[in-house]
Amino acid sequence: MSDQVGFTTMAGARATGEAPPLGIVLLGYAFMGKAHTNALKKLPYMMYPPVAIPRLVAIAGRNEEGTREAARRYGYEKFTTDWRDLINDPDVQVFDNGGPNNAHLEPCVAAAEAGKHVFCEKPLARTAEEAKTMLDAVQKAGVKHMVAHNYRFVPAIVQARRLIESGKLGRIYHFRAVYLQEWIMDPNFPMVWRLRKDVAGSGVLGDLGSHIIDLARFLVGEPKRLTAMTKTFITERPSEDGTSRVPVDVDDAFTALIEFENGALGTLEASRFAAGRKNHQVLEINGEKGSISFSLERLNELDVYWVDEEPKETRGFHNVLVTESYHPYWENWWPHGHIIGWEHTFVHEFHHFFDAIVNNKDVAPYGATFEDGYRNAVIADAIEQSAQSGRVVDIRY
Ligand code: SOE
Repeated sequence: MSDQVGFTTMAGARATGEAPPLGIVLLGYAFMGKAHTNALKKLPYMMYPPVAIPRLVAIAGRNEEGTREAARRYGYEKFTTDWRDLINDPDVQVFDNGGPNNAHLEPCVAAAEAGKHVFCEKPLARTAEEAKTMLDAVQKAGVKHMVAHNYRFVPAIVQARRLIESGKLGRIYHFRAVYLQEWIMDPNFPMVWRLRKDVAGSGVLGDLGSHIIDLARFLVGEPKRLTAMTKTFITERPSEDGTSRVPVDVDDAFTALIEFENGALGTLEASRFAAGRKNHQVLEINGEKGSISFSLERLNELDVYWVDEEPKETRGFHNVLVTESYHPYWENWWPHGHIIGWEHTFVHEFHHFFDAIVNNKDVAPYGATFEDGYRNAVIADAIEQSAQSGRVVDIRY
């Protein structure tokens, strides 16, 4: 199996003390293509010594000129407008899917069947059914698989997970998260792919909702049942070419009320109609022994409250700058207080994935696997089902 050959090659390289190369093919050169490539190029000298040396073998995109320019800009050895050209490339060990949601299923399944380890942007798929097909394919192929839920790799979020796992918060009562943006409030904003059900699968639910659904599962646990509402505020927009006006068939906002298996009660809200909110992801966990609060736009910080903190006269929420060398991932960066940003979460998640590949470790539980992507999709589908029926929906994987 190519997987064993891959490990043999890597083991050989490890024997010399050199990190093995990992040939990467990237599908997509837009926003996520840029974020992924930036991380791949930074990883070898910042996550040092690296577990692997990414080799930018090829980039694939729909537009020939755009893909050629991206290959030149980022330093990919080859480029193509057909990802199928690359699936069997012996120089490639990792297929990185940064394409739109309707381009996740087929390429990821083909890459797994070709023995490639598969990294795919969120949401994993447009529906739970598609996600399950992808999960079955990677499990059958025996390759490593990961969904790019990059917010699991914010040091403050990892620290929050460690505090919860350690029992520091005790029994969890509440999880509440919002993820708010404002970029499509203009009725004349066109029907880009994130607003088309046939391409994206859903609107804000899959785009921003998938992140807070994942963080709910990562920090608190599995949802048991939920009830939800969705809303489309602007029901018609200009087509992308501007020649017509077309109906909007995805959600602009949703709110969900969730009961978790462990008895916690949660609320999730995501909208792209929150004027003034740029990338406003805020979450709070309330436990019997204290609370933790996080805001993505201040991602180096955690606000914490401990019920039994002494002296009680000064008890209250206090702000922690999560930048000490003992904080997650900080041994790789700067002296405390020299803050990192959104882009560094991608460096951390690729490091995690490559470590799993080269040293045959599990991606779970700190990284999101295709199983997590599938469960995320089941929960998203349940939100849509509850919004349509008006009823509480049980979560069954
Ligand atoms: C747009 O809503 C977007 O780029 C999402 O697609 C990303 O997943 C999120 O991290 C930032 O906002």
